[in-house]
Amino acid sequence: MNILLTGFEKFGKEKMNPSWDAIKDLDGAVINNVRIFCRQLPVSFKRAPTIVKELLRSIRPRFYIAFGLAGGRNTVTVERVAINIMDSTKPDNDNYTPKDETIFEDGPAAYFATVPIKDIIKVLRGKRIPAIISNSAGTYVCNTVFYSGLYYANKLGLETKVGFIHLPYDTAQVLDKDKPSLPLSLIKNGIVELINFLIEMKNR
Ligand code: PCA
Repeated sequence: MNILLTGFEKFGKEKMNPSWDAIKDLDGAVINNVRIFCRQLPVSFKRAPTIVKELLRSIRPRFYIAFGLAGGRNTVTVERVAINIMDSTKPDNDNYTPKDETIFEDGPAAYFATVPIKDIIKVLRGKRIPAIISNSAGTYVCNTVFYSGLYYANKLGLETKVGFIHLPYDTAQVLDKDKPSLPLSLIKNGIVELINFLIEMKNR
């Protein structure tokens, strides 16, 4: 069995993206015969979905959990829903700024996460990480990746369960700012616990 985790490269004015830093060391780990694949995605509306498709097709993961940064949010947020829209005021890293565009013409308006979001929240809180449900992953690249994961899992006929988790700033990013954050070390502990939970879940 395989598990796929993705994080993003940096974007905007930030010098790092905790969604990648939090997972990168886990790439190649094997836990109870389960192999963990960690990949970095570009902050690109056009390129990221194709990469997600290729990763799902080649890795055929039982679980795909994507991570992204939601700078300004206070807690870890586990996303409930992905919507078929790309709409932004900020350009992506390819300098593309979509307005009211659908991601896939033949896709539904929305998909729900196919991982058990409330159990994931329990697991994170068990590690003393503040975590809540979010009912919107926004309309920027994170939502596009979340939607693409669900769309392609479906299209490719895979059993992959897909989820998306937004992280607040890493404390190291905001040492001189009045902004909410969580330390990366804490987030990393939570992700290891989450992987253990997913493996357990599959064995049940
Ligand atoms: N966060 C952005 C895109 C990349 C990332 O880490 C978002 O929330 O859409």
